[in-house]
Amino acid sequence: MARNAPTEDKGDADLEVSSPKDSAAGVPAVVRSMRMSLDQMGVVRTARTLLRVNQDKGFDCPGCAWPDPAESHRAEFCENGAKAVAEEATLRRVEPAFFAEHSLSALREKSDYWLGSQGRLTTPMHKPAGAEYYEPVTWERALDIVAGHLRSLGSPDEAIFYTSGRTSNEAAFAYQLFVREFGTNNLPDCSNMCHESSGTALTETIGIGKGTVTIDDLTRADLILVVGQNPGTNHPRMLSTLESAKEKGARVIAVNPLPEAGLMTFRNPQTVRGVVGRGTPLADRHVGVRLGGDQALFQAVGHLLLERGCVDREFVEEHTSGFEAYAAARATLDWPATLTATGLTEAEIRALADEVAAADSIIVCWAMGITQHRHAVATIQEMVNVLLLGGNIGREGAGVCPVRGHSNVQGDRTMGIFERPSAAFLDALDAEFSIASPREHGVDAVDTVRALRDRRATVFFAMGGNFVRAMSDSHVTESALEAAELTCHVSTKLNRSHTVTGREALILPTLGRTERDSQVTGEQVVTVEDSMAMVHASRGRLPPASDTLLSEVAIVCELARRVLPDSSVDWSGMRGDYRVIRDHISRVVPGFDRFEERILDKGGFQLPLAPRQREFNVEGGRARFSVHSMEYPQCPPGRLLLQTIRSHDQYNTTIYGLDDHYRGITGGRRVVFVNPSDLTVLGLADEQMVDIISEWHGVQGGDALTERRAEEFRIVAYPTARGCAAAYFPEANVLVPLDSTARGSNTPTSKSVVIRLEAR
Ligand SMILES: Nc1nc2c(c(=O)[nH]1)N[C@H]1C(S)=C(S)[C@@H](COP(=O)(O)OP(=O)(O)OC[C@H]3O[C@@H](n4cnc5c(=O)[nH]c(N)nc54)[C@H](O)[C@@H]3O)O[C@H]1N2
Ligand SMILES: Nc1nc2c(c(=O)[nH]1)N[C@H]1C(S)=C(S)[C@@H](COP(=O)(O)OP(=O)(O)OC[C@H]3O[C@@H](n4cnc5c(=O)[nH]c(N)nc54)[C@H](O)[C@@H]3O)O[C@H]1N2
Ligand SMILES: [Mo]
Repeated sequence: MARNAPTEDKGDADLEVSSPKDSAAGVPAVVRSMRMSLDQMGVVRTARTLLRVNQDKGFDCPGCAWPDPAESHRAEFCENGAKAVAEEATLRRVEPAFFAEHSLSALREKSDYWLGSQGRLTTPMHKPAGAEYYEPVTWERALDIVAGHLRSLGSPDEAIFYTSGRTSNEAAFAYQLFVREFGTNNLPDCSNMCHESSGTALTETIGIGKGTVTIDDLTRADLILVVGQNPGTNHPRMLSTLESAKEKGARVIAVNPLPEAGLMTFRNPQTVRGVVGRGTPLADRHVGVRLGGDQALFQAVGHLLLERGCVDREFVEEHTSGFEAYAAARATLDWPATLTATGLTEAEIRALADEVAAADSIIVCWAMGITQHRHAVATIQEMVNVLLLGGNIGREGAGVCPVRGHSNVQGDRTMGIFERPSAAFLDALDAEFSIASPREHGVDAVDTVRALRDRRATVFFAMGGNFVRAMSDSHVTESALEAAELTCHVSTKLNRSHTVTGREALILPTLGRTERDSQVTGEQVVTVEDSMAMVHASRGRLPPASDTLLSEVAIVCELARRVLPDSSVDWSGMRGDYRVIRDHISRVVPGFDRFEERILDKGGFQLPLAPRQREFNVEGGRARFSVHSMEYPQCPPGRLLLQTIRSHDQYNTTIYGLDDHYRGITGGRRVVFVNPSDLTVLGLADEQMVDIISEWHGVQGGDALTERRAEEFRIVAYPTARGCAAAYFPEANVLVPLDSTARGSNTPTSKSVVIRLEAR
């Protein structure tokens, strides 16, 4: 089964395990990131880039989508932001000679870490049909090849256009316009594997698929619940915000099967206390819920609040619908089922409800621990129910806060990167450009694999990302991509998606955020939107990694000119001056009027978030209570529930190094974290080598059993919730079945895989 697997599949010789840390950041974080920066960029470049991250005239940090602090728009030190910058601004290069030396099958044996460490891509590369090597090509030839494939398709729906979340608003807008003028809505994106469940759940209940809070709200909240999120590693700057919130009296509760270091104690590298002192304990309470137990947990909290009459009657009556049905459904509580689902004690659940009842303003933050479950949409809607009970939407210091991943994933969606666009968006696009956008919905990430596998689509084009490693069911995804006629990647760095190709393949190297983008009218600025709907400018200052690179906007516009020779869109004008694109955006996308003028505002501007004014774009103008029956992942005896997570040394599929500092892992990634009591029951031991086998019975649960295997993992006894296990993605992605997805959002269930461990 494991055909041509990367070398990392052969086990980690240098793996060492020590006890998990109980605090995050501090001086070691600065040292770690400086080491990587100096190694990749040298002294001068390190100083020049790190001083420009998130500065007024600098570039937006490619690390994550957490906003900058409002008051001063000052740059904060962030270990993982610094690593993301070093990864892009590295001085290492992948030149054509590299591809002459390494055949495709040789590259397929390399680990993600090795591939990413080779440096920046410099030259367009082409793998002709039947060839074993990539060869350099001119941009003209490369774009002609893509255009030739696209123009020869029987239907535009036979092509699929993926986007990762680093693409600027300008590039994303031009890209989706090109794809729709070409004639398809096949615009899957990384969001499909990420916060799609949040978008779906929130649109149905509060009328907008985004968060409703600002940074200011976080520092004004009484209570902040951080549910299914590991900010110490993935959103380090959020820890400073939580620290400020705590200074102003907020209580913070972590709901997580793992006691993540960053949530326990934060040593702020910005402050003297963080550097020399003991740091700030962040979480006042850790609720060690079982994987997938959050829906039951929030149902129980809802029940306890109702029982005590903790309801904001005025808000509920004026601004919501469905309360009676919700109250009826939550009137009783099945305690035994609740305790099984959550793995918590009744006392722990009551204590959480006490905290919620005592708080006047509550914010719930969440990320992948919530969105990547079969019942993710229902879980998020139960959290919304609890917020609605207390009137915690459209009030200072209160609201929903889905914490986004990629730095512009939210902006890309706002710009129309979506396989299911609204009719209103398409109408506006059509009116602006005199085109006729297709109305039929396109494929998302999971359906992309199915469409390629079944040969309903034959061209796969990716604007960034690393689709074959990010997607579930790695072997199935790889075979699907290999069935394509053409795979084409616009990329900054080498990754496995370049090595698992269609019959013909292209790599189109592009500029990153940190780099100067010069077009005929001069240097260009791009814009991005963060997790709190703030839009601001980003200007790269470094000289490009190679003279040959084209910007993403340029690639889209040049491709569009070739594919759509009769287009009435001014592609050359847009390429030459991004203000032309922003001018179009200002008329097509709501909230962007006077766009050009407002990007000059210090810190940018916030897009309208109607729920902040208690206006809900849901039937009747009211926020909706939802009723769901209790659901949680079922795990037969002798099995564990596996979640796939990020280590501290990776950015999604980009592996910066082999350490997971806070969890005490160094020198390797093939580990599986298991609770010591479960090990005893299973007859296994810490440090033992095992294979992980996932067991899947289909969506209905009654289908024939299919198994997937990941070999040679070392067991690490770890304080995770009972019955649960954890391993790193992307290595563990072979275990996640393609058809195992969240209801309503079709997001792979990366946090809920039934496994057994087999001793080797
Ligand atoms: N340095 C760095 N930063 C990143 C990224 C990166 O890879 N590296 N990735 C970016 C992206 S795209 C994203 S989406 C975000 C991801 O940010 P996170 O969502 O923080 O990332 P994960 O590592 O998937 O962590 C999931 C967390 O949820 C918990 N969890 C898992 N299942 C459950 C559950 O059922 N219930 C509860 N309550 N908790 C659960 C896990 O124990 C873990 O703490 O980070 C972004 N920022
Ligand atoms: N099992 C499991 N699977 C998961 C997850 C999980 O938690 N568990 N998380 C999911 C989530 S939340 C996400 S968001 C996806 C991530 O899916 P993707 O966004 O597809 O993956 P990344 O690893 O972020 O993509 C990295 C590549 O992007 C390219 N790149 C970087 N910067 C730029 C740029 O500025 N422009 C261009 N054109 N290319 C650039 C580089 O070539 C790099 O190799 O993975 C998902 N997969
Ligand atoms: Mo993500």
